[in-house]
Amino acid sequence: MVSLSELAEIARSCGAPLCGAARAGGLSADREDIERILPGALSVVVLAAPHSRSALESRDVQAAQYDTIHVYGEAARASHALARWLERKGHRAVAVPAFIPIDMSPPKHGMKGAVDWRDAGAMAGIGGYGESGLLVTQRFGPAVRLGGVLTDAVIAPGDPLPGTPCTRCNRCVEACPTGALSGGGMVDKKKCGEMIFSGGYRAWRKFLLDLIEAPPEKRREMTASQISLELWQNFMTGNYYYCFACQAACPVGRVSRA
Ligand code: B12
Repeated sequence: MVSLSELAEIARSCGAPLCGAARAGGLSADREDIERILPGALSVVVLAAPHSRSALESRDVQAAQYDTIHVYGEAARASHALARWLERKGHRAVAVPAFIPIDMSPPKHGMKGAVDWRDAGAMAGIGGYGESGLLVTQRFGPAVRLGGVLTDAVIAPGDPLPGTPCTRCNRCVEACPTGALSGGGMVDKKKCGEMIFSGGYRAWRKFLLDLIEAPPEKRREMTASQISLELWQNFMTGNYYYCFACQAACPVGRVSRA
């Protein structure tokens, strides 16, 4: 049996101060996905790396984007460090992507992770579901990026929290600029995606189609258009999120200003 406290210490030292474990068999994920990643997986270790609340709340979206790149880096470092440590102890362990790469083939089309990290986090008891549909942690609210590891090690699973840290204040629902949230964890993924992915895959596809269909004399100008430059920047940085409103609006875990 591997001790969670040793794993938690490694995760903490890599920038992910919340760490828990759950039984891999209890995940809502397709068993096939789990078996393809790690046949015989018994446990999932889930960790959370916190955002800077100031960056998330900034009116400059690039400040939140830059913070997101950093936080995903910490979640990745922590999960790879855990996987390497478990392997050194003689177990098999795989760090599972926090968001991308993700299965883009139908029917998932990039909308379902191999491990749904909110589900894993709720099972492990590092947080509970909020009105926003996000995992809300006591210490950092929903302002975290989740990630983790599948392993064949036996790790004592945590228990789901008796209640959620979400206070049901509804500020996330009110803050959503597209009206994608209706409370109770209900998310209109299309409405949300249109906003957060305004420089993502769909924008890239539209740009390509517009380019193909444009008269030849327009094409050169289009390659220097704002959306072309924005997409290039997103490819370079790996960030393609343009909205953080539901994470930023949550009062849970926000350090009060003296
Ligand atoms: C696809 C995806 C999206 C899609 C679809 C979201 C969705 N709801 O599935 C879109 C593009 C809309 C999206 C948006 C955002 N995302 Co996103 N997204 C993902 C991704 C890659 C996969 C999600 C997945 O597998 N869904 C599977 C299906 C089954 O989920 P579902 O249909 O929502 O069903 C679940 C919920 O209904 C949930 N549930 C919700 N409320 C409640 C309440 C109760 C009581 C219960 C029991 C269950 C429950 O239970 C179901 C099963 O788990 C994950 C990374 C990952 N691998 O987990 C990140 C992830 C969920 N996203 C994240 C974030 C931060 C965002 C955004 C803020 C954008 C941004 N700036 O980054 C918004 C937030 C929108 C919102 N309020 O939910 C974080 C969430 C962190 C957290 N604290 O929870 C994740 C975990 C990425 C990460 N590694 O940190 N995202």
